[in-house]
Amino acid sequence: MELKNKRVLVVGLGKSGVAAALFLRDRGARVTVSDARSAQELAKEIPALLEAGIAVESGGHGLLTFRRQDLIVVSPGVPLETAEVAQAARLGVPVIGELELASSFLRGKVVAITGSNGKTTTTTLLGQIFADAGLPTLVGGNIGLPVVELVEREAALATEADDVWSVLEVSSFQLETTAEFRPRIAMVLNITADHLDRHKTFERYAAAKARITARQGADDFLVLNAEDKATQMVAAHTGAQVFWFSAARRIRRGAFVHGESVLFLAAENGTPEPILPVAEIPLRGAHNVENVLAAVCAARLAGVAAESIRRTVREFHAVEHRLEPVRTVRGVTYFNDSKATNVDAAAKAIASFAGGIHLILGGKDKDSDYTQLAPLVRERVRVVYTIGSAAEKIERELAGVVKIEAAEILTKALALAADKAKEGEIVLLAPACASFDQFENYEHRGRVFREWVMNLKEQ
Ligand code: UMA
Repeated sequence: MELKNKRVLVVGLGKSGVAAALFLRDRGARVTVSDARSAQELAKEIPALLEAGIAVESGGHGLLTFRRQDLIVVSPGVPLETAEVAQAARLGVPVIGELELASSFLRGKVVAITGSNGKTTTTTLLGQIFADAGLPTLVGGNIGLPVVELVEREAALATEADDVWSVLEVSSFQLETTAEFRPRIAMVLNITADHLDRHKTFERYAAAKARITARQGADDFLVLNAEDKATQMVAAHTGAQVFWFSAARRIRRGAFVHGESVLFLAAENGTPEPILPVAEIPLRGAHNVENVLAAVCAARLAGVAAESIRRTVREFHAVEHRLEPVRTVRGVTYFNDSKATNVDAAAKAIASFAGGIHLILGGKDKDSDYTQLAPLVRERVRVVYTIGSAAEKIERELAGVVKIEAAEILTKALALAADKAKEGEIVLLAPACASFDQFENYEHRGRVFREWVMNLKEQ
């Protein structure tokens, strides 16, 4: 991608936008950034940008700013329907995201992992498997490190013998703005309702996810969940070699559970190769078996030896904010699953425990259907504590299913739960909602949970 002297507009000044703007500037582009937030709210970001010679538009997007560009790079959080973006696109200005921009500069191989849930765990695990196997590896993307930041690191890490592997977590928002993005290995873990406030329909959301394979060819691999209907459909849209994973049955080729073991089958008529006993997976929950299967499949496709995969999986611990056991106080164990930002993720968290759950639900609604939680909640949850702007909707949709306490804020929910929970029971933050109504992001919400629990007195 030639950027020298090109007029490029970056929309949104979060992590992704700031990194993209500086990256573009370093490559000789004439960069402007535009953000809906006021100059005051952007006081932390603006000085470094101005110093780098980047023009800043704050407090809203100007139509003219968008029109006179050669390229627009939108942040994942900026909908493509935003009037100024949509109009510039209509006038023929190319609109891409930071993933598309950065990946065109990556020279090594890319594994891209998407899915409604399990992305971060699978990305982290696969990155660790590669690194432990001695492959030069970088991890980034939606997980929190913009992909442009990997470009320079890649140059530093590359050796003559080995390509660098970039293991990228990619979201539907990032995939929506790709054009040529072509991962060597693409993975779709599952597709369940999420972000419907943004994508409007499930079909459009699934279509954004399917873009992960749009440019793949016969030398590439696509790894799909054989037990997930919407994910299966992605196979119809690929030019890549499809591999599957399943926790329920033997599949044509890929990774699966048979009896007590995880096996990998490289070819349809081949002999399955044992990777590790299921009992050695240290992560809680059936969904984590699927995450491990997905990582096993990709790692074998990348040539990592079974024994090496087994060693890494055995030692792997829960990623922060993903069903993370925080502490046991007075016989009650506190689990932080702040990353359970949609209904399906919350259901998976609840399903990971047999019962006695005190569940904290709520935050910013994403047009979700909480009635889907009813059967599991009825069976396993003792009390639901609601927080955030989605509270009323959740109370309405779960009325009569379970005892509900309106707590409004997280710390109050924790205090109520700590008071009610008996020895052997569990307090679980799996909110099924985004965090942006009361917190900066889900990490912030998880940290507030953890700090409160760490300060809880033993007596
Ligand atoms: N903004 C505008 N105009 C708009 C909308 C937003 O100017 O119309 C501005 C906001 O004022 C703000 C900036 O855009 O200043 C925020 O941009 P952003 O929401 O894209 O946030 P970033 O900090 O750049 O983080 C993004 C991803 N955020 C989202 O997808 C919402 C991060 O994923 C990602 O880690 C980061 O890039 C680096 O790649 C987070 C996320 O919530 C974890 N992802 C969703 C998820 O996992 O469910 C998809």
